[in-house]
Amino acid sequence: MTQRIARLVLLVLGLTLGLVTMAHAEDGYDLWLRYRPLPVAQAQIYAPHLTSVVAGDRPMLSAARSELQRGVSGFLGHDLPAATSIGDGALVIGTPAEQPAIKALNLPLSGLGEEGYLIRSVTVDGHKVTVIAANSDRGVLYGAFRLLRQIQTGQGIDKLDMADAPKIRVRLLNHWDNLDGSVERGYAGASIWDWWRLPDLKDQRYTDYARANASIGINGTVVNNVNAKALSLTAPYIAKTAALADSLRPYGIKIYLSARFSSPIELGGLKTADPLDPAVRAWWRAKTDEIYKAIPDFGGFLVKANSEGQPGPGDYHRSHADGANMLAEALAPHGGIVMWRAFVYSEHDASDRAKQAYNEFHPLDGQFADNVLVQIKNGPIDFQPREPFSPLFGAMPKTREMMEFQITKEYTGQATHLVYLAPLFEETLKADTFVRGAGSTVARVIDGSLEKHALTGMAGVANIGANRNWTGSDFDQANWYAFGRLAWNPDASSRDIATDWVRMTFSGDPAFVTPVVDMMMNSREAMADYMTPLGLHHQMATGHHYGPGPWVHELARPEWNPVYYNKADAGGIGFDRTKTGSDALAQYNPRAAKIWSDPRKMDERYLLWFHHLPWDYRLQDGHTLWDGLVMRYQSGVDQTGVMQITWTGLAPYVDAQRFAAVSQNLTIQRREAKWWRDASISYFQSKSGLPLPAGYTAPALPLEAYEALTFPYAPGQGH
Ligand code: GCV
Repeated sequence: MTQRIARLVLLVLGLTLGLVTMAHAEDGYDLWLRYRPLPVAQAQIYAPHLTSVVAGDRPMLSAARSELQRGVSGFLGHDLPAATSIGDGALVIGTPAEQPAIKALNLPLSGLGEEGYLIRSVTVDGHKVTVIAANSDRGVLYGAFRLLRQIQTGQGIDKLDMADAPKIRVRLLNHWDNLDGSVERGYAGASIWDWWRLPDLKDQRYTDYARANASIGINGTVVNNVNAKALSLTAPYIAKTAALADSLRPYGIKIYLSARFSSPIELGGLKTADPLDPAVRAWWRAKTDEIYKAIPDFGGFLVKANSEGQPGPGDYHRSHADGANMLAEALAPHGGIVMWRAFVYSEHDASDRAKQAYNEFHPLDGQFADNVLVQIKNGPIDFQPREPFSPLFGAMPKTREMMEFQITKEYTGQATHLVYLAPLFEETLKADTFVRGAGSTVARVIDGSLEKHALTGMAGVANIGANRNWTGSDFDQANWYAFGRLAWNPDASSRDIATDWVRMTFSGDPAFVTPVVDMMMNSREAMADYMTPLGLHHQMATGHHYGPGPWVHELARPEWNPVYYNKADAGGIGFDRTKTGSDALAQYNPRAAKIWSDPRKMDERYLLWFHHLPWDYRLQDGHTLWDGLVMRYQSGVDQTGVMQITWTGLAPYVDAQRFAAVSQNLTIQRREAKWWRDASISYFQSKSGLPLPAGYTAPALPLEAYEALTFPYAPGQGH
């Protein structure tokens, strides 16, 4: 009887708790660091291993300790007391240098470098404890987040023995945030940096930003737009940046700045910014010294030069290496680095835009100083739904090449489309450059293992803004998360990362996790199909890049026009980048080029990137190119319907607020996918003159109606 009553009470309690949990609206602010109460049975398993924390009090160790305390109080509903002596179930965290108990254990830390960690269940003086050990405080912090992830993803912590270290040294966000608070290509509201109130502002949001980044191993941030203003290098703005650096430092996040190349003229009153001019060099040295005085651990400069109207060394007939090395010289005494972007193309260069960055940078191999990284976008054009890897990867063996991915979805659905980008990142990282034989993947180029470079890096253009949920939509948080995980380990799997993220962000119930992960994994392919199937690219509308514009042909620079890329006419469609066309293929190692050279054998998802083909060309499945194109647009649209159905069925697992927010976005995505299909098919049909394959619905409106659409206030255009 008593047992039955107890069971009943438990049931009622459980139900009430369950209902409370379901009803508890979540606005997404907590990201993947939600630390929600665990069910009683699970809590009972973890609790004996989480009784106290023994930690030093240096800033990063305190950050690690307080994160563990926050986690435990969330999971278990009680405090994790800080202790000085070790008891059963203690978490003992630190480095051998400052934590005697860890020194005594003589753990194998030597292979973990400066940022790796080791987590082990051990016995100390007869007490069963968990040790998080590292060679540096930052490593300890990463280990603390790793232990929390173990609990968040429902895995055991009683017999731990794991060690990990990042494969890439510089793991950065690039904010394209302007000093006026707008964000270029930002879809999550205004900039989180309140330059106006800085340096006095101490915003909890900055601490939470740093926590989120540290939890995924990001160790630096470039806070201002690469289309930079010299103003950010003036004394008042250096003071503001220093205040931000103070907020981020306890979480191991270093500050970097985008530097405007012409600053010596604009701020220093010099007549030139020629990188070989002694006065210019002296100006940069003095400016750099001034920054380091305010920010002793300043990371360095990111530079966009001679690109889309930005000033650069080319203005003085100097090379990119001359420009980069001048800044490198100023930064070297302080241990700082230069990230020099390879995103260059010119309207004065009549060659295929996809070839221009290679043409300009490849001859400079061996000329860049040791503290320069050349930052290369994943593909040769500009963050498209699908691009082959940039031919620069692996082509400059004496140069430190770093990756630039775009986390914000400028061309891939902006904040409203559910598109998980990690499969796109993974596709690039796993691609084989063949430069040193099979297995010379892009990942091995940028992690330095291929050419034995120690200075390595990966940057992601941030999708973060002042919106309460940080990224403008709940699912875009996954792209920030996945970027960090891949920067830590470029060999990680996008599916595994999605699985962790879903468990931490929503629910660990397999009935939820499996369909959501599948939906995320399919989403990029769906988007590529409804926007730019079969390797089409840069078909987005002008300026804001929101929606389709395959007909656009009147823009000042030829390579800004979608028609430049689709080359659709009565004869066919696609960009011939073989020998008979621009021969961009020749920029790749012959073995890599071979993969894309024969349209009949290649992965057709890249087809029209490399080949111009007649409308009646037979695809590998036997359909004509025209029919196959229409079918792929439709299949992308159909996938958005499947996503809606999947999500609708998952309502019981998600709080109402986030469920509704995602549902609304899926409705927008479906409508816009249809718009993409209809507008694109209308335009291409005006060229092919062919009927739609049987059973495929005609576009809802005539072509002119799509061409007439304007969106003056589309977000992300910056100032
Ligand atoms: C920051 C694309 C974007 C620009 C961006 C540029 C770049 O062209 O549309 O907004 O400018 O890339 O990466 O520099």
